[in-house]
Amino acid sequence: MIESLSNPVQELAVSGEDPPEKYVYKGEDGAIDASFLVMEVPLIDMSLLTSSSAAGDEELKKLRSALAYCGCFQGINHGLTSSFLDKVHEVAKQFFALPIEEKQIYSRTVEDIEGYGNDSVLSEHQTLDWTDRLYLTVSPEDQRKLGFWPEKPRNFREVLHEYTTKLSLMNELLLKAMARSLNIEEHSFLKQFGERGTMTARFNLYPPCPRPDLILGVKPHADGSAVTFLLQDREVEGLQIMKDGQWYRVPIVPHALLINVGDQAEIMSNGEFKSPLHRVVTNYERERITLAVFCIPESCIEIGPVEELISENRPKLYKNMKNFVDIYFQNYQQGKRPIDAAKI
Ligand SMILES: O=C(O)CCC(=O)C(=O)O
Repeated sequence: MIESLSNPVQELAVSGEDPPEKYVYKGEDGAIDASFLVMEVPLIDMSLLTSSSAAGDEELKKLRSALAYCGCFQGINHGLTSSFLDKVHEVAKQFFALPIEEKQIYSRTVEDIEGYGNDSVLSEHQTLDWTDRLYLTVSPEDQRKLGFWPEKPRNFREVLHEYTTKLSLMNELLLKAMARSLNIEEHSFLKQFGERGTMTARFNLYPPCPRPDLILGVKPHADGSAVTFLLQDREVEGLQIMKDGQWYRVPIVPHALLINVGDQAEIMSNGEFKSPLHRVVTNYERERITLAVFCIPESCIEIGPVEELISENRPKLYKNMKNFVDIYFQNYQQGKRPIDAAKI
């Protein structure tokens, strides 16, 4: 089947019609339920991650155990003000509130994943996600396709630029802290990330869904990044993480950033850090808006488990490879977990 694009979910949601069958999730990984137990996602004070004090050492220990336990943490004291984070959320909300025709100026095409749109339809049997997205490459800056960057609201581009510039610094700080938490040289992960790693931003709109019991906002997946920064909706929960075969809800911590390990950091850490499987459930009454920013190592640099993390007791678990993102998409589209393709 030739790839095609589906209509905005936002339009389907207001039509009042029953959602088409192709949105009904048929996976076998458990019921869709928004009332699972809450995961105790550790809070990490990011201002302490650069400190050489006893409190800094303590925070590094917490970071290591959070990333080994559930692969994520709620980052607080990250240096972004609450009013600025509200502004980031506001520009996303204003963009999705534009009339469909105005958003479609930025529509993605079948050849490009960037722009406004949603799932590519690659097969008749594919289950579609109940979400509309705006997907943009933000860095390296010379890779930006500004034709997809909204000009409405007027401050959209400026706010996204400022937000991701700050996240880029946070990504560096975090990759160094992750290495230090494992007692290895602090540039071990950063070296593999490269100086021209990619940062992509995905704005997600989950319109209210008439059948939250049958339909997912996003199917289960782990991220192909090294690290992902998620700005959750301020009021509406939806994200769930799998741990030990069980789904857990991820709570909203106002103005925290939910930060998770992606497959590439799991590989570089030789499995010390876990890239969590996650999914998004929908809400019957309320829309939900989130912004995920993926930090992806430079595709031409080989990534692989850091030597010091390989030993007789802990053999090398993953192969070295370049351009993991390509491997990621090939496997994801076939419904396979991409990191399995990297296992030895
Ligand atoms: O919207 C969310 O809570 C998570 C989004 C997500 O998993 C993704 O964009 O890959």
